[in-house]
Amino acid sequence: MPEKKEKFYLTTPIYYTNGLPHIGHTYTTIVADVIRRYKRMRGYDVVMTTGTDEHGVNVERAAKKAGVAESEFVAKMADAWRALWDELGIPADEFVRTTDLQHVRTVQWLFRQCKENGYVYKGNYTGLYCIYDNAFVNEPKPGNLCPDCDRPLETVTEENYFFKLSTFQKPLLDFYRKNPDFIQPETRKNEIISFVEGGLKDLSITRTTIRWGIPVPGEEPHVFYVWFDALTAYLSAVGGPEYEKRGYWPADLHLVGKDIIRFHTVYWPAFLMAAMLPVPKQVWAHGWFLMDAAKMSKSKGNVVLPRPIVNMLGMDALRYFLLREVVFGQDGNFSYDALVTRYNSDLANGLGNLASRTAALIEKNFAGKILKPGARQPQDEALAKEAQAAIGDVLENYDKLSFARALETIWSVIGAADKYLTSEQPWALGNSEDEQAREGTILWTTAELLRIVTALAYPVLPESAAKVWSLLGQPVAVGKFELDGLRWGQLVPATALGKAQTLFPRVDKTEAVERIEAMANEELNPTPAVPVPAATPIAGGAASAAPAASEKIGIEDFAKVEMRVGQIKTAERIVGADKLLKLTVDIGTEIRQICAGIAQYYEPESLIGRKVAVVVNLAPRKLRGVESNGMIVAASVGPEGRPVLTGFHEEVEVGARLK
Ligand code: ME8
Repeated sequence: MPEKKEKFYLTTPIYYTNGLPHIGHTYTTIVADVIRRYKRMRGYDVVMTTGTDEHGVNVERAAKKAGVAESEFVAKMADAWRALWDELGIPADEFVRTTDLQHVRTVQWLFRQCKENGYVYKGNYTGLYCIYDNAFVNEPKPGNLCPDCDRPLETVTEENYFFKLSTFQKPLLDFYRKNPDFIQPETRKNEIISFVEGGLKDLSITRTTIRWGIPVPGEEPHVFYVWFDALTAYLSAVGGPEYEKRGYWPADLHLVGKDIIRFHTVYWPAFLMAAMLPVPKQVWAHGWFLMDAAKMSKSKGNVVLPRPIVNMLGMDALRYFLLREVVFGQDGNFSYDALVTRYNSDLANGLGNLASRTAALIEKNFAGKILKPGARQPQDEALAKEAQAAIGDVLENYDKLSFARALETIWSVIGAADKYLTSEQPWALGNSEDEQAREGTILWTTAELLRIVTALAYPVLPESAAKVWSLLGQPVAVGKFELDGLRWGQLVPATALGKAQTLFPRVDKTEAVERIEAMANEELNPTPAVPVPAATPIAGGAASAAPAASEKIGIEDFAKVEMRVGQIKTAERIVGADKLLKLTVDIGTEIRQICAGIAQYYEPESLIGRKVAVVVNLAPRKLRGVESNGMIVAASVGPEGRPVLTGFHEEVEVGARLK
């Protein structure tokens, strides 16, 4: 435990605002939150920064498409990012926006320092440029075409400021040697060292062809180009030029995905060295969460969103799964099935069951009071020894960011306690004084073990750990408990149990996955709000109903929905999804695969050849992992919403449009 609270500063990447957070971004922010909570339990004064990277061509374009000013666009997006982190219980201590005045000042100041020290010069940058999108293109399509608009690119030269990255090859290699833990994990370190050994080119750090950026003072129309701007946000967040006053710089840890490690371990230390500023202590690059073995992207329709999972299973379940399933640093596949399986086995049947079993027995047989343990038997000693050993092991693994190992150890102790209860059978003991004393000892032992695993699990499972902690009647909030003082044997007898709260109700896997997927689909492709009938008062009755005209949609809105006559060619059930059928449907121009939630009402064979109405211009989505490209129209009948397919009583041509 540090004497005076030692400071610990950690960051997530400063995320782009041209999209909203998915599970990948959530992963990095969760990890940062786990470290923050853990370090606080070890006595550190911790600041965690996250934020939004708001400049550049992509934002210019997105704002234009949305028909709003860039500043308005990014303000809304930054609010949405911040609100989601708050909602998920992983709020930033410092939320930095690259449009903040403090950040603008810091970037301009850093640039001046680099320039005064002789590391910046003016030169010409030549590259392939799209005159329609007003942007340089790094990776053109074959034939030098713009990857966004397919138009031919032109070779354009513009005046830029360059940073003398080339002069930092030796200083960087020396720095890596002297600070062997700077780049983590080891494999990434080797990659970066060989990259730097291969030679470094000077870096263009300003642009004159981009409008939406931080101006280079006195050098308009120069604006700073992406990385010089974005990386500096870590410093702006804790004081910028006055960083010494707050005392959090240099950062102890930058957490990033492997995609951006080079910027953090080559450019960033070089910028700071050039400005004679302290360099961060460590950059940790984790791997990718993949969906169906591919990187997530909205256009592929394979994005996993955090909110539906949290709504269904709770935030702790998501945190536990992400940290337990994949070794930190490596890539991992995300699957809803694996998520729910782990939830049921490790959380509901594991920690949840141990807590409720122990509490129920103490409640029933000892009026909710933890008894004083009597003479200990070898099996009690063995369990105590295992839990005590786990403390050191778990702390060591948290320190190394080996979260999966830390959780594995905690859960093996939970497993041992389960076995202990099953073999000791406290519920079968009688009422004699000896037997009661034995039962008291067994339950004290289990409750003490529960206290230890709860304290250790808190950084990953803050909500549920707080519940178990108060169930055990502990006086200090679990997050404030000092882990350095955690020892077997501290559970005070006669402590009265607190109120039991549900931790992890078991869920039906198929149903849970279907519900998560339905919520995710709704979030990605929201159904337009159902118009409120004119006479319906708004909830609460105070507001008057909107005028009738605004409740109707215009023909142009209806025209956006393209419906065609389709003919079902094949139909089959989907394993593990008892409500869904996988269909192939001829829509005149092509054969589409479409999933329909009609399996409980239609036999697949009865559908072959049937003509139905199909919405053909819906964005593709995945249902239970199966791609669905369109929607079959059905009436929803009765209180249970039984689907009844539309039909045609006259001969209609496949592909005919419904108007
Ligand atoms: O790169 N799996 O922002 P960004 C795991 N603005 N992590 C993932 C992930 C996935 N599938 N997808 C994203 C930028 N991430 C710059 C950063 S920093 C000064 C500027 C996480 O919005 C991971 O941490 O593209 C990755 O590095 C980051 O999101 C990229 O976020």
